[in-house]
Amino acid sequence: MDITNRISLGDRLDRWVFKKCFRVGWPLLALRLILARRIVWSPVTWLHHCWPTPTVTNTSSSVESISRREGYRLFAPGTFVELSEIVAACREIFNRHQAEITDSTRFNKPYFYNILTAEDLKQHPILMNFALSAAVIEAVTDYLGQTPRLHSIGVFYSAVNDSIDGSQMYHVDGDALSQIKCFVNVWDVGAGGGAFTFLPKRLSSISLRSKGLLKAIADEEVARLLPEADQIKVVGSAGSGVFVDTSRCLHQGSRARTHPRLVFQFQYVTRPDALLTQPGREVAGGHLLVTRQLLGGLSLTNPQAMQFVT
Ligand SMILES: O=C(O)CCC(=O)C(=O)O
Repeated sequence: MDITNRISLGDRLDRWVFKKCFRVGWPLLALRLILARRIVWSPVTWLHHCWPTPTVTNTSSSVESISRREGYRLFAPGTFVELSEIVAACREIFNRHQAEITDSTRFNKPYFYNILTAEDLKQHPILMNFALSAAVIEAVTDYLGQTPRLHSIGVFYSAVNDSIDGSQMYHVDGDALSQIKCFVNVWDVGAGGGAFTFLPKRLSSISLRSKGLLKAIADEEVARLLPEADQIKVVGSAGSGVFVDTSRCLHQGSRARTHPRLVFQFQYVTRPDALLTQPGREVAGGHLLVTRQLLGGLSLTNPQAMQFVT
């Protein structure tokens, strides 16, 4: 079947806008137009998500917020009770898949790829249960100001490499105008370990974000704004990590020069988001998409979990 037949009119319009705006160097305008188009197309759905229901908020008393000005919140291994179990689960997953990752070149991004499968999620429910826990959902909902959507999840391996390519270059993510990704270090991360590295939101100007979407920023330009030593590096022992708005904070990672890195990652996006549907385009080593079908096969502790997927 012709792929264009499976893409809705709205999505075709979004792809056209995306292509045209990126071609003329206005990527932020593309995201804004796509979001506006999606809001106009389904205003009731949008309004519904703008007012998170009381069950989504105020379910836990110990929520630490993600700063709206800075766009991130670092955490230590003891911050969430689930972290030690998550680290243990991801290490088991790595051991299970280790034999499959001897050749990194077969992955879309040889320096950063997902090894988590739906079957792994069944065996380690802690991963999805943490991503959908009250503490996480409250922090993300508070930051994004609406009921967010859990879009993807993965356990990402960064092999030792000497490249500076794709997401190893400073950039921002174009999935939405704002989003939250959570990274948990599964192994200790130190110098040469490819740490996730970023600038706070307040320093990521519109022009830098625009260049970041086009992946057109040299390290020197970033260093002029914030010297390398002051850039925020998610280093630390296993279980340390960050919640970060990767649409608003310039970032790079996986420059793993001497040590490989393993991180657990999940991603919440706004509704609507600016993601383009890509039927039939699954990439090797890409993240797992979180769908109702995927959640349906798991034993979840949050009875409201389905609110956070489409
Ligand atoms: O830590 C990394 O390799 C960077 C990942 C990244 O850019 C992203 O997930 O948006």
